[in-house]
Amino acid sequence: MKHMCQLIALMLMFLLVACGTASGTVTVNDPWVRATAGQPGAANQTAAPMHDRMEDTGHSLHGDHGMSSDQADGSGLTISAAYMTLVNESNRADALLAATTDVAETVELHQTVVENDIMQMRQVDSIPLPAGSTVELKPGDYHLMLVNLKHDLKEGEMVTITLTLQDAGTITVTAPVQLSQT
Ligand SMILES: [Cu+2]
Repeated sequence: MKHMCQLIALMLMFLLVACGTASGTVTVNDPWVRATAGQPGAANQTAAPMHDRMEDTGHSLHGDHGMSSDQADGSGLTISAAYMTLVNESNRADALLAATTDVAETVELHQTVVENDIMQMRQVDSIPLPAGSTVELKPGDYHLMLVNLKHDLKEGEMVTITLTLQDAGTITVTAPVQLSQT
C-alpha cells in the first residue's frame, strides 16, 4: 500500500513537470496598426502599394465576411489592419486563434491571396505557427483586420491588442499606429 502511494505521488510529480514545460513560448515583435487618419483622399497620402490600400479600404472585396455593406463600404474609416511578427520559440506547434482590441468591435484573422490575378482577402480560422517558426503578419499576407473602429486611428497613438494562442495562451501587445511599415 505504501508503495502504491509512492507510485501515485511519483506519477503526479511527472504530470506536474510535464505540464510545466509543455506550454509554448511565442513572442511578438514589431507590432503596428495602420493609421486611418490621412488615408486615401487625404492630401498627405503617399503612394502606398495598391494591396496595402486594399487591406485598409477594400472590404467590399470580401463580400461574404458577414459585415453589412454600410459598415464595410463608404469612407473606409471603420476598418484598419494590424501587423506583427510572431516567433514560436518552442518545439511545439502553436496557432493564433483570435484577437481583440479596445479600438475595434471585432478583430478578424485574414489572409491576402491572389486568385486569377485578383488580390483578395479571406478570413481564416487560425494562423498556424509551426514549432520554431517565424510568421510575419504583413501587408499582402496574413494580417489582423480591425473591424468597426470606435475612432479614427492617428499616427503615434498606441493600440492594445490581445492575442489568443492555442498553446501559449493570451499575449497582450501594444502596437503603435503608423501610416506605413517603418
Ligand atoms: Cu483583411
